[in-house]
Amino acid sequence: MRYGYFDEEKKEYVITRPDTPAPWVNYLGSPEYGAIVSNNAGGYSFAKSGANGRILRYIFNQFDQPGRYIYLRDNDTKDYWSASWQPVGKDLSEYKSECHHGTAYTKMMADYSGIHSEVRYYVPLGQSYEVWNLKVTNCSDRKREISVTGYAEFTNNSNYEQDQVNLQYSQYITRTVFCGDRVRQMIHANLDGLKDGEEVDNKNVFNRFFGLAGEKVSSWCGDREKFLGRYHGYNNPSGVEAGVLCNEGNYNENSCGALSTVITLEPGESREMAFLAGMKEDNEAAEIIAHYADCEKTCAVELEELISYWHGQLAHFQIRTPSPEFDTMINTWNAYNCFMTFIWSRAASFTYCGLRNGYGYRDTVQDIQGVIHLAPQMALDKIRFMLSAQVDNGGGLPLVKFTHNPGHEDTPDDASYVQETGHPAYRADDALWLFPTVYKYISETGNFAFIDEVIPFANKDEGTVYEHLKRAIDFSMNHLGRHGMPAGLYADWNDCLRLGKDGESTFVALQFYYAMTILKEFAKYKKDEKYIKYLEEKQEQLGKLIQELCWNEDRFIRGFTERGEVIGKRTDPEANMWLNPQSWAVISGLATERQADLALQMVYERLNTEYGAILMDPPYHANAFDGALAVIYNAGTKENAGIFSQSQGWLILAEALCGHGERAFNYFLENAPAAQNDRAEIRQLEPYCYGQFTEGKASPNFGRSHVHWLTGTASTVMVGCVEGILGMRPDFYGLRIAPSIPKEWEKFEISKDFRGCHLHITVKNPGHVEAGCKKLYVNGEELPGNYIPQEKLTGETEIEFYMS
Ligand code: IFM
Repeated sequence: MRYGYFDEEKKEYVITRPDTPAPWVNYLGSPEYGAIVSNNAGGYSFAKSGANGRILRYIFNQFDQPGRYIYLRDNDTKDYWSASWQPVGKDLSEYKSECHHGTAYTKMMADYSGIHSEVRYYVPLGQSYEVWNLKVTNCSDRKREISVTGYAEFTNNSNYEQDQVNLQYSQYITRTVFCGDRVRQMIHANLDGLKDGEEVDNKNVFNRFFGLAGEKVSSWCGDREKFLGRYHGYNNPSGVEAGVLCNEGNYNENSCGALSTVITLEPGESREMAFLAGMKEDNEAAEIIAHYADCEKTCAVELEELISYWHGQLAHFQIRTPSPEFDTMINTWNAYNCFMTFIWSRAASFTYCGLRNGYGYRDTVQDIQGVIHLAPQMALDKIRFMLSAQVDNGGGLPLVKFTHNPGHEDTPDDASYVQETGHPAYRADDALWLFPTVYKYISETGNFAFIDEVIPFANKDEGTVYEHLKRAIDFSMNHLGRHGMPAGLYADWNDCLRLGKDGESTFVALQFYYAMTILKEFAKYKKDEKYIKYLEEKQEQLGKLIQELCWNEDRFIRGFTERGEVIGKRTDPEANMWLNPQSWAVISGLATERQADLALQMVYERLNTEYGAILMDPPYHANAFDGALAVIYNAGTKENAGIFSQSQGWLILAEALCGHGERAFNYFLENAPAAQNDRAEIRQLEPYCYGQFTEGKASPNFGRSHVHWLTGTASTVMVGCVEGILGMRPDFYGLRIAPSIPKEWEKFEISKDFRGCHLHITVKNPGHVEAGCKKLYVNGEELPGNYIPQEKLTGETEIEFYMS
């Protein structure tokens, strides 16, 4: 079943049925002011922090309420409805609506009883407040009087948890007053006698507002209970039913902002207005509202600015292939998803409440990879930040606090860090993600100066980027398990694998092997012969160890427990086949061709399903070893044999590196949101963003996906598709092109910005092969092989690539 479609030209997903199987949301704003809005207007907003800067309230896990509600009431008939289908929820045979989620804006259209409404929600570029721009049109043939009421539910406390659970405190610090065109909410208003800079218990008065521009306020309410009325809900607020609000604020209990205006519309006439909300001093709020006096013009300009900013970001890499699902994901939705994970990390969604007070090291370093080809400067700033969160012993801080202060941080070796973050120890993989990320950044940009840039370590000391990477190698070398492979420590990529300081992780060993290959490139650039030799020796030893210890006939095992037991061998009753060691054996370059073929074939046979490959099989139930935390999850769920979507990205890449274009693309399609647009009732998650996992075949809900938007899947699948399927493989000195595609693709095109040049690449495949290069022309000149040295690139470069 489908609930909407992709509008390629406008880069919008258009929801044509509002009764979606889950809230389907969009992100608005920036870290200064973030907002999430669902297709039924549910959602919340916050300044700077989802946990500590919460402005508009949302109740998690509770039917998508409250939200940015606009109620419309026909004052003759007294019938009322909302500009989004919910909360009033009129009968869908009479109420028609569309929700257009675009790049950082959401537009909702509704038609009911001859009235057409269109509301556009957005946060203006560079601003820290939100706009709900409403246009109401009378499509009937009689004059209509309509009461329009906007409703914003303020939190009483900016801290999300305090607002929800500490009611004996949070309900007694809040009050609202009316200021002509706005409801002003004051928190700690009793402290208004404090002088500038003075505080009591770190607290001072601060303000939020909900205002109306473009029309006159006819009645208002600042008290949630008075607006809703006892035993009423968001679907039938007393204030809306009555057609006039109570004109009272709150003093204690719960604030809200509700503003009504009454408009009369001749047949065919339209009126436009804007509701505005934010956390601002009252004089600033007044100025903001005044700015929207001509809201029609102001909002149109602002929306145009937003669209050109975001479409401009996406324009750096665009493709045209025979697959509409692939194109929409790579050109718009996966790319936009990558920006959202890059910006919001795991801090704000309908699943993440924002309470994790920092960036996960691996997550963030992985997220960066998804935007390197689109916004390398943005990527660079975050790479610097993450390098500054590397401890001087080379390990990554498992959680990098939002208040991160390079050079002065505690580490997992300090009790204070453990107490504050809840992370008791280093994880084996964190710093190893730096290798592909930093390498991709330099290869994309040719910014070699970055290798010598000096960046502080998290706790003390500083070093060049090259030195940081060397220390990451040292960290793994200094944390080896009983066989001499990297220890599993508190976790590897899989948070549910506690292998400890004596246990060993094949995944980390493969990452480490790959890290050495990458660092050799840096060492060659630095002409650091001694270090090249060191890496060669160590890599050879490690390679031998992995081959001797981890290859098990037709698969790589997952690792060793603290006691030396093998995890993931063929004969294990549970979890005898794991996905990640197979894909990473290929990505790392360690697997021989035979091993790669066998291991990937086993993945296909044992793990693949119609929704992607499961993480391992069979699920843990009765035979989990001590560190196999996955057993706490229901079988077929998350790390316990769920289809972990991020791992699909590595699988796509591995198949593509082997030249298996058919399979690579098949894995893409199986788990691609856009490819499941017709099966929305099964997937349930938005068909335009990735989720963390899909329930595996061991679950009765096989195919249902979860944890929308903020997942490493976005960046990893993007890399799998761009580097793998499309074969864009920059290195330090140029661009290698090595597509791996379905045989039936006859041709595809890529438009790519690269090192100050614009590349227009046409790949032709008349012989219908999956991979390979027959001929390569750059600006008409034939080059040998599939490699374009940087010096061949011109401002506008025409590239013709013949696969067959
Ligand atoms: O790798 C982790 C990630 O850091 C958080 N979510 C789960 C993944 C797999 O365990």
